[in-house]
Amino acid sequence: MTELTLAIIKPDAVGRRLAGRILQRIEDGGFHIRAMRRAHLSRRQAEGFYAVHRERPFFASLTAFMSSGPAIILVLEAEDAIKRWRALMGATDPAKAEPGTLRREFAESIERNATHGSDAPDTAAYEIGYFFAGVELVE
Ligand code: IDP
Ligand code: MG
Repeated sequence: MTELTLAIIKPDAVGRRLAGRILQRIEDGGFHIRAMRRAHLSRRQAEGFYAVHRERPFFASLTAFMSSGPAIILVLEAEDAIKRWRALMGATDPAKAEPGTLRREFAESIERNATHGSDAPDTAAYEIGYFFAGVELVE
């Protein structure tokens, strides 16, 4: 069974013109790009996306960063896409990410860490629905 996950090339990576290289790694990794949009999120849109983190100390800084410039938002499809995309991204903190992962290679810091990926089927469903209408994902 293939699975869908929500991926974001975050504003730090888009701003440093790393989107093309990250998209190449996505395709080389065997993911199908099922939907893709460039969007400069408002602060409130970023807050809605990261609502599960609203009590965390970094919430204000994270949502300011995520609304600081355009991002590229994607729906990826693959077998086991959620786990496999998180493996390709690497750990949240680039200092702890495995060599060869996107965050190890491209992240600037634990906050400005280049990419986002859903962490479970329920969060993937919420995150995909936050940005894309179901009709956009019908083949
Ligand atoms: P994840 O993106 O690897 O799933 P989460 O814990 O869900 O990591 O955190 C969401 C995002 O919040 C991270 O990708 C990163 O941008 C930011 N973040 C996480 N932990 C910290 C922190 O300790 N300081 C600053 N920003 C953080
Ligand atoms: Mg997360």
